[in-house]
Amino acid sequence: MENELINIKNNAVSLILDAKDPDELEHIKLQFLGKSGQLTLVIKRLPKINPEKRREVGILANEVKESIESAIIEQEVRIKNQELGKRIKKIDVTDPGIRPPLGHLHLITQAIWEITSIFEKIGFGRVRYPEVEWDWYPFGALNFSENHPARDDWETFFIDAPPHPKYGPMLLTPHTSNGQIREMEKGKLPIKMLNIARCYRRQSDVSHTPMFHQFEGLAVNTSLSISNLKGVLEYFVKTYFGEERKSRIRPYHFEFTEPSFEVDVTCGVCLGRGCKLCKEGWLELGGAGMVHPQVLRNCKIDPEKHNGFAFGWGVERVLMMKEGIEIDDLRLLYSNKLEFLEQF
Ligand code: FA5
Repeated sequence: MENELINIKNNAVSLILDAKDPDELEHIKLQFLGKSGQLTLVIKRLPKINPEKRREVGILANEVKESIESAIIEQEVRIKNQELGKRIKKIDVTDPGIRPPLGHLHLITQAIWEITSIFEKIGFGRVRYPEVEWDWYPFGALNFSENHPARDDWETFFIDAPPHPKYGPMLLTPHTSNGQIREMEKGKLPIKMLNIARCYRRQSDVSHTPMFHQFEGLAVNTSLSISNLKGVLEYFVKTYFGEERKSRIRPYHFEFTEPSFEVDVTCGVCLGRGCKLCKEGWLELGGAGMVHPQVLRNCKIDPEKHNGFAFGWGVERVLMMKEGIEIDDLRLLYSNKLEFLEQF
């Protein structure tokens, strides 16, 4: 009987190792361990054998059963792994890699870099001043009256902080003209600066965002004139928008410049002839003017000896006016919508 058991075990294990799928394994299991399986039939005969040998044979029969059972389990795992291996594509280390998508600088950053380099070529150095300011810098020193509507908190964001004893309440800069005061109060003359910064106003519609950017030019020297200002404007317009575009200045009013102007540029669509976009051929660009003598005095500069000109325009606005770029809603620039940003 021992030999019979050893033969059963050898046969079963060899069949199990050759099994190719779970069905075949199940079939082998029944063939040896089922109700009328080969091993089961031998075990059923155990009570009939000599009691002295019965215990020994019984132990062997159990060992054979355990060996067959564990061989089946191991083969099951092997079959499963083989199946899995077939499904997983082998890694070919010589395959070319997958390129990650490439981003680019934000449209506004590109514009800021371009504007900076245009002005640097004619000697205007880029500066940066605080965007969280005391009232004196964007308002007081620039001649804004105490009750000017721009100071109203419908226009300006005020910071909930104790006011400065000399410079007044804390606020977010609503324009870059605070840079004029910051630059002039340093007392280093002559000045040729370009301040580009974020500005904040309580405005939000298709052509206004609560946060936007301005670039502010300031030149202070001994004998500057409106012609110098006009020359700088014309140079910028031709370099940034294109040779075919023209600029003009119109009388306007700002507290901190005298005389003050609004600067217009010929429309990029009709080149000044007049169309649906511009109506009369001109698009408004931003403000400019000769620095007010009182503003010079506020910065301890003698207006009898020095004068200056300044201009301040919206980066978003000049970008929109550049030929070929049409943005229906300015707020899209800051919406983080990739479909929009990827176009540029
Ligand atoms: C000023 O802010 C003056 N500081 C400009 C100036 C500087 C005049 C130096 C004279 C000398 P104004 O409020 O018009 O002016 O704003 C200038 C430009 O900023 C506007 O023409 C517009 O292009 C842009 N701007 C203003 N508010 C917003 C806004 N909410 N969203 C986007 N752009 C804006």
